[in-house]
Amino acid sequence: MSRAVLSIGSNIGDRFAHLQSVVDTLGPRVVAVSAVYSTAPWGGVEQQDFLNAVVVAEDSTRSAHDWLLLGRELEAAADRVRVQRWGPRSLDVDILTCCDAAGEVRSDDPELTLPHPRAHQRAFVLVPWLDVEGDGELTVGGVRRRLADLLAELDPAERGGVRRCDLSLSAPTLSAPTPPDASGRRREC
Ligand code: PH2
Ligand code: MG
Ligand code: MG
Repeated sequence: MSRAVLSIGSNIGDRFAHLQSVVDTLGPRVVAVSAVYSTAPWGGVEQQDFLNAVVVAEDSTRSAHDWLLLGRELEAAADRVRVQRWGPRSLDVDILTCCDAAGEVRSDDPELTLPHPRAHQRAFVLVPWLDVEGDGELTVGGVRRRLADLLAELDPAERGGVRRCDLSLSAPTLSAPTPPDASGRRREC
């Protein structure tokens, strides 16, 4: 059994559809989905705002490396091309943490560093992560830190660039989200 916390993001094409494709493919493995956020680009590259969310998934057989492969398959299915570091992308699936029967997986593999080495610097990760694990923790520099404290330490401008949208990802295993407005239509933000 392993449990992975995934950060998903998109700023090219139908951004919401790209995020929903992750939840659809994970299907019954999804145990929690955050709200969807419109987020200012992080990393210094001038580009469109992203949509970001966090998904928690469980699988009885999948290892941390298997989650990486699944993320890459999902990115490929969204026609992801790798052009520029921290640049625009149709879909990015990053593994933030993974726990298996032995506990939290630690990995120094440059292809899959766990826990994610930059998650604590990113409001677009911490804000949705707190939606699904309000008392969650992350190991930073070998020290267990509360997600809420890590978020509070970020520049307020960074936190201000993360705005909740009237969009809800739907997962078959979770109760139906509240419609975004009286008409039930979904509205881009
Ligand atoms: N992903 C990046 C680079 N910058 N900024 C935001 N707001 N959201 C992202 O998902 C993101 C980013 C490359 O992985
Ligand atoms: Mg990323
Ligand atoms: Mg990535």
